Amino acid sequence: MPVQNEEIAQVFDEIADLLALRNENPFRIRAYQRAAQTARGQQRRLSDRVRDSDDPAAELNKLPGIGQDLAAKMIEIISTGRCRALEELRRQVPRGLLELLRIPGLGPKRAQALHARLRVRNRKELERAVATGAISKVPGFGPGITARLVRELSASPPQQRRWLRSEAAQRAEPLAEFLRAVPGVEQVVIAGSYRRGRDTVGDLDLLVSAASAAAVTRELREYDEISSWSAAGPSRKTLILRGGLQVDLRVSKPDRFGAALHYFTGSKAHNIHVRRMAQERGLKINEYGVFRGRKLVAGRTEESVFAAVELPWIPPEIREDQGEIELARSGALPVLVRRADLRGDLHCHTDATDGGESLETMAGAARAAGLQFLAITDHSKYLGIYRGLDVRRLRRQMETIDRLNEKLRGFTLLKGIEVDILEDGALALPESVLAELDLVVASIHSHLDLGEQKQTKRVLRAMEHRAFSILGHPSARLIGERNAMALDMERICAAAKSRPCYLELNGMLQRLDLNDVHCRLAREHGVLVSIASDAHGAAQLENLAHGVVQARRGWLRPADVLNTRRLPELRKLLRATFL
Ligand code: DGT
Ligand code: CA
Ligand code: CA
Ligand code: ZN
Repeated sequence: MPVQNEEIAQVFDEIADLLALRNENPFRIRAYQRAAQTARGQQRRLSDRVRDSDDPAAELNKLPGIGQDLAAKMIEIISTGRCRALEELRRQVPRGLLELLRIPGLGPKRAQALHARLRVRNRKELERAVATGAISKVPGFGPGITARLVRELSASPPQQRRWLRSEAAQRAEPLAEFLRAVPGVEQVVIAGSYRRGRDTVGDLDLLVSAASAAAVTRELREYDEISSWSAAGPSRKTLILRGGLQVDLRVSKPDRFGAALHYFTGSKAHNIHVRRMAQERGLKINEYGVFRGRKLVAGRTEESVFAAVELPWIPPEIREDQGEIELARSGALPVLVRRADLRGDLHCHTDATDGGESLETMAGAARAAGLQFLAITDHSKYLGIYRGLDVRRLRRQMETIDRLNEKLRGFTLLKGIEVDILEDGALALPESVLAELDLVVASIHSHLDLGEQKQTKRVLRAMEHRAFSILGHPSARLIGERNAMALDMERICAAAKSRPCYLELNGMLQRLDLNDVHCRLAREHGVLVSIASDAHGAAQLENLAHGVVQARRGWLRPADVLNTRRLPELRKLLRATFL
């Protein structure tokens, strides 16, 4: 398995934390943190770059903030899977101290002091030191910080699961609705990773704009989906909803709401960059506003916060400090795709196979959802697929679609299939019948663990078929259940561009596949993406909206998306895939 960029980033993050615990030079620490961010932000796998380069060190030197030493460490990690510098540091610092850094309020200095004075080496021992009062003997731990630690230790449970964005939405939107009805509440927004449209969220960050925090928290007692809560301050509460989802709730005064919204939307990396720009202008930005000295100069709206650092408003989905701030500064932010830009959907199922509804019902629902075309792509006959279509049944369905199209006005059904890619890259139906269709979505549903080389070869071979149009849910991941297959997306994008054919962004909530990074990769290669619902029933056409959120995180503009086209142009693009 090639080393992933995320693994490299984690090594550097850990080195930075360990150096901080040893009280090392802050510039050195910052250099590792930046290197981690750089590794994480690369679309292309660094291990591939190293593999393909004659002079890997020089190649890595081109990355921002990567000097000789960091380049050498990257190469070591990539070629050996290890980093001796990290291993050496780990020997010198007790393991549990890292865990302490994750507790808000505890920086490296305090963690060190706890260790030096009380031999506190982990969270458990900290809890004991707080409970016995021993902590008051450590310099720097006054009543304020101790009270904060008590709160933090009780508020954030150590086990951290992530939630599908949709699971979180189900629980949080009713709470937001409830709060909107509270007298005195002006606005309620779910900020954090949820607002940035990440496919999973760790917790929810709920922001309320109201003149009085007390009134809001009083009403909250009436909301019976809350299983526990702790006050983290007069305008801050941490709630655990039934089922275990954590909600950090903050009430902000209306004249600073924009600053709070910007701060708690994040990402952290984006915030840090914006804050640095403010400092360069003699301003201070935090969750309470934008200040010159002590004077509040902006913060009512998010726009006013951005304007303070001479930036236009940046859509939350791309606030990851992956170049969006630089583009905003030069007035070149991409105009991101919206749900309303989609004119049709190129992947859905009917009751001919494992869908829940008839052709007619799906057509009606698509039209009601504002679409002008819908491709019917039932499953091909294949092992494990319920009632998959064979040649005879597929031909019959094609005739039904032709007849239906004669009756439909202003709406068109396209004839398609979701055909299985077999283990060797062959397709599960003969080319003769596939060639009669308007489009062919080809997907992998079996043999997911072939390893990167074989899997990539399999997909590339499938793409060579005459009738191949779109690669369905490319990584086959199921979030929280099944990892993405090992695939060289760089090569697949390059092949898709030159063939040409297209990649799907499947909008099913457990899939959201392509992921955001690969959307951006596709865009950079000039490969069009089909944002698809994969609906197995009329209600699931809504998946298009979820797909759009992911597409926006991947910086896709309307022109980067296949199904923003009008039907005649779409037909041309589909014919272009036909070899
Ligand atoms: P999550 O919950 O893991 O899915 O991710 P987020 O992004 O929602 O992170 P969370 O809940 O820890 O914090 C919400 C936002 O608050 C985060 O996106 C940015 C802001 N924030 C939190 N901690 C810091 C910090 O130490 N510095 C800065 N500048 N911003 C922070
Ligand atoms: Ca969060
Ligand atoms: Ca949070
Ligand atoms: Zn499928």
